[in-house]
Amino acid sequence: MTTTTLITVAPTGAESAKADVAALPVTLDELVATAKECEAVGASVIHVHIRDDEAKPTLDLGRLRATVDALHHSTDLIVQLSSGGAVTDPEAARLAVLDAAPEMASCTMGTVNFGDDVFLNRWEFIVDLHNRMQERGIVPEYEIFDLGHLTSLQRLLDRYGLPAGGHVHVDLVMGVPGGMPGTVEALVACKQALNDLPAGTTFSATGIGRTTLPVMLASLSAGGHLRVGMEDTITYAKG
Ligand code: KMH
Ligand code: ZN
Repeated sequence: MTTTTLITVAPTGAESAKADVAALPVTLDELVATAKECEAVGASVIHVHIRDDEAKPTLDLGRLRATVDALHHSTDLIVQLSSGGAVTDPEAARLAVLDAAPEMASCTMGTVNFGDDVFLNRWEFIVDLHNRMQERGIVPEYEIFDLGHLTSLQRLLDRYGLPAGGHVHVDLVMGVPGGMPGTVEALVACKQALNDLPAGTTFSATGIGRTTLPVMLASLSAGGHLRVGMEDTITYAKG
């Protein structure tokens, strides 16, 4: 069991519209204000998706650099940029996120159905992302949407070595329509699969929507860490 809990906040995501979720931080000012509030109540990592002037998801490099700078200037949070972006983002733009020089970036370990869409993560793309992060000293958070993604991670590390810093951390993203369910049973299955990864591998978990609270409690019970925020949770239940 761990003695401290790492809390990652994912405040924005790429899926919700500002028109539907008034509190969603979409401008740089809103993001920085949210980051400061979350840091004050215990977050230590921020998983960042940014929006353009129309509040649409973007991977614009200038904006990403300005975001990293602003978060560094105003908080002590570890900045983890999303390399997942939106399901429509091309691979080249997702790789270019690393040019904004964050301390961390996400690295999703496989393709998954994503509601009516497909979140595409080809093996060659994953290898490229992992290797570029390794070269640049950017620490990955391996995002796991399904049990088999952990097997792919094992293969990745066996073939291409440990990430920058040598420590492996995964985030279980549970309850996405098309991915693994947000249940205690699925979390336990993932925890068991972690035994095949390097000793000391840590995990956090987040459950989408109505799976938020069961996943949160299951993760804490199993010695895991947490990801919270409006990327994954707009409501806990209808109403
Ligand atoms: N927006 C999802 C398609 C990540 O940030 O790396 C992908 C995602 C994962 O959120
Ligand atoms: Zn994300």
